[in-house]
Amino acid sequence: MTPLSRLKTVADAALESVGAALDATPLSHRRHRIAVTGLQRSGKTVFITAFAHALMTAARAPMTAFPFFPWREHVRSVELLEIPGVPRFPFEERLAQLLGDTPAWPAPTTGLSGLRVRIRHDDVGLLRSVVSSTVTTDLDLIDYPGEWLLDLPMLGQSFRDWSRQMEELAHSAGRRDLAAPWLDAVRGLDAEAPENPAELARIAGLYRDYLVRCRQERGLCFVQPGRFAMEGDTVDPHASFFPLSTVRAGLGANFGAGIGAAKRGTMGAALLARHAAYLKQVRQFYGDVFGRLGKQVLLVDLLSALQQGREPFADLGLAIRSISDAFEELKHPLLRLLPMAKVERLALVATKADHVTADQHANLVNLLRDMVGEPFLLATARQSGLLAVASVKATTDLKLKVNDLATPFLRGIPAGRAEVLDIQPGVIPGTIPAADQWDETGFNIRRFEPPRLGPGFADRPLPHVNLDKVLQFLLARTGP
Ligand SMILES: Nc1nc2c(ncn2[C@@H]2O[C@H](COP(=O)(O)OP(=O)(O)O)[C@@H](O)[C@H]2O)c(=O)[nH]1
Ligand SMILES: [Mg+2]
Repeated sequence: MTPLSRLKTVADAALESVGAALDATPLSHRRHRIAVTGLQRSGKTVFITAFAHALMTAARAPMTAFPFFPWREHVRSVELLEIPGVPRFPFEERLAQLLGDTPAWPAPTTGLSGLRVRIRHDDVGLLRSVVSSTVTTDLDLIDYPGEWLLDLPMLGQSFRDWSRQMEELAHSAGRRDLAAPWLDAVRGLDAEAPENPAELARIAGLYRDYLVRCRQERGLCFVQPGRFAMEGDTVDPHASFFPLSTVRAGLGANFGAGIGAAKRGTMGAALLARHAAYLKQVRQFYGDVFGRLGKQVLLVDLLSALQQGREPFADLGLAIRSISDAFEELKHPLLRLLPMAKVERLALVATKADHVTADQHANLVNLLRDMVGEPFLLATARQSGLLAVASVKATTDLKLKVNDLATPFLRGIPAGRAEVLDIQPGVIPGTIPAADQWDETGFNIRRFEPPRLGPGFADRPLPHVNLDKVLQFLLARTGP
């Protein structure tokens, strides 16, 4: 078995078993499958930890701790289970990190994982007055990397078209210097030479370094293949590939148009084969898993991108639009060929809303609206909604007098500091700033240390902004 087919088999088997697991719903249960996605560091792990904890504890806590909780007075018991066939989300460890003596933001998780919150409650159906039976509602929470969705557009492109687009992007001002090493290497590659796996692995390594550096050093997140730029995601060097444009001299115009367009046993043929194998994996994720996740939450960290400046912000826009395209099947005739159900609810969430004062939350939502785009929202109006959320609130709002005017401030411990400070994060634009406005906009958006909550919060929802509204939105009926 070649390393490539071995990798493929492992990945295929994992996705197949997840797909199969998601298929089984016993009739006696109500089951909501809630997938949480977003790019790295968008807040998925914190969201799932806080959300699951709230579901576990909301029934016993004061109403104000989690106002929307449909089963509040009817809960008999809540338990956490594994979703068979799906790696378990490490809930207990992550919660312990938040509630510890020296609280820490939970350590990152990678790949796909899930957690089943099983709520046994009285039947709160139409016949409230009738003595009711106990029913079971399962909320299956699934965490998967948004980077997987970044690859969707690749399904509709030939290797050649994709290569062209990637090389063009690599020549943009913010990326050119980072791309130089692999562009140099790829220029020296002869696509017709006999396949040399070591050389392919070397250039692929340079390409991956470039993608990772775009992410880590520049905050640029539109990188393809998305899986290649993920921390902790091990990519087999013998399965990885890189763009190879036909624009350069020496390559036949047909190269890259399809797998048959390169001579067998050549470097070119190997690249095409690896590209095709990768797309099969992408397609499998869509076919076996994505469509079965009926309710999805897409987390977007607009505020960090805003603080990083014009280019990272524009790049996040590219990434988010290519991700949201994944949800709009109509745009993708390809997807209609896949055996998938439908995403019935999509919550678009601007995360870390506690990084700005509460009076800016409406602007934050509008900024997200502008980024996702009105056409998408119109096309999915019945299913999609926008919210500003803090899964765990690390700051409190207060007003301080500035020049005799009561002015909104945040109180919290900025990241890396030990003392509480009052900070004025400023005004968030309600639309994407124009190119020439970036110089004037001075944001002061900071990251914060997690709040000191302590064991008192073990049995009540953590302080949050709008976390319960996400639940409300997901459970609301979509109509007839
Ligand atoms: N203040 C604040 N910070 C958050 C919140 N959610 C996430 N963060 C920050 O964002 C980082 C990344 O979050 P995480 O959930 O690990 O992102 P993931 O990579 O999408 O799973 C955390 O370590 C926190 O610093 C939130 O609700 N409030
Ligand atoms: Mg995570």
